[in-house]
Amino acid sequence: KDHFDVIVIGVGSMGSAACAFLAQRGHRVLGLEQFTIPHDQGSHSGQSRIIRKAYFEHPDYVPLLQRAYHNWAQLKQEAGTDIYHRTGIVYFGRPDHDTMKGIKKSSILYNIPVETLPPGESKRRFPLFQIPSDFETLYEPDAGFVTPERAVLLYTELALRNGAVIRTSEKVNTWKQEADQVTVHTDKGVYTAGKLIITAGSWASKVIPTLGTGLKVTRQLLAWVNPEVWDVFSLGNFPCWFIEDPERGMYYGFPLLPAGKFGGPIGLKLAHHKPGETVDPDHVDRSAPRDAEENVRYILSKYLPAANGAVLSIKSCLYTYTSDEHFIIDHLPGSSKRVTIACGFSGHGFKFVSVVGEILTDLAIKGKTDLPVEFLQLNRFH
Ligand code: PYC
Repeated sequence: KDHFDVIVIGVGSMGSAACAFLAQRGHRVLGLEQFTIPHDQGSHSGQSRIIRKAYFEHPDYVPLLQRAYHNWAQLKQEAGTDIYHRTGIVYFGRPDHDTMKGIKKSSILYNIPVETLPPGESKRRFPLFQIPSDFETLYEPDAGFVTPERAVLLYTELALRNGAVIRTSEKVNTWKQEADQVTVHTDKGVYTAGKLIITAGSWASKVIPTLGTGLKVTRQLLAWVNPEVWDVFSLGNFPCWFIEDPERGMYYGFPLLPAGKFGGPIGLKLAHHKPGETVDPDHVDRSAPRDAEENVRYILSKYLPAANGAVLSIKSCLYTYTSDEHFIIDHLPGSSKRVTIACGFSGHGFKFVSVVGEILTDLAIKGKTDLPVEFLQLNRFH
């Protein structure tokens, strides 16, 4: 009874989607999660995550994003609940910055609508932003946010409805690969399976000691503030945004989400997207650092003064960086394709959850996928 077709270690973002795809395709799957589902110890807490297609990180992600949008729409159909909210995203930065150049490059290569707004038009359409005269404004209409905790819940529910076994508050101690199966030892039991998928998020290096490429885990700050006026910032009236600040790097934010519909925290969310403080995921100080308030004041007073109200909440979320900040999605070398791993999402992974679940299922069951993931393979590090 403790033998499965596939065991998934980590039922967070990527793992919950993998469990759902596997179970929907009729495989007997066991998902093992060390915390609850969802939880706020890793990388899927914080109410909202940006989704966009004109991908500045690398154009090779665009075909995966196109599939991710498709799969999010499918999840909506299956669950009857909105996951993707189309708000548009406005990007501000100096035109010669890699972020702005990368958006235009992906947009041209893949024909993704992105408008370049002259300064007058930018001011007229986005009057709440105070933008320096040497900045460019780009606007991508088919972008917005997805809701991470809700997505993890819905994928887990889908997995359970299709017969998956999900065990929470159960920590994996060790696993080993044998000639014809894998065996996983947890703090509560021993399980075997034909295949193993490891989606352990910030714990990936601990669960895969042979990974052989360093992953760095950082703590990132998310803040929710009380703007001077609410209506102008509310969902439907205000877009998602990115600002490439020449001094401190990238900041981003969202519209105000009604707490009744989206849950907490209350207020307008914004965050600083930069390599944060390096941490051990088992020992994270989640209190607000001393410079959090100053950082919020810096960005809001400079670019979004009407939002420069009291900080209502500060939360932390973990990023797991690879050395080139691109994901790892591959079979584990030496595992004869019995072990598939997905990790190192480097702070830009959540929007891909809906496609990564499908890819992991393909890789584990068929040994290959038609989706173009060669650029995310481990051999790029050698
Ligand atoms: O991938 O769009 C993104 C993102 C924004 C902030 C962190 N990641």
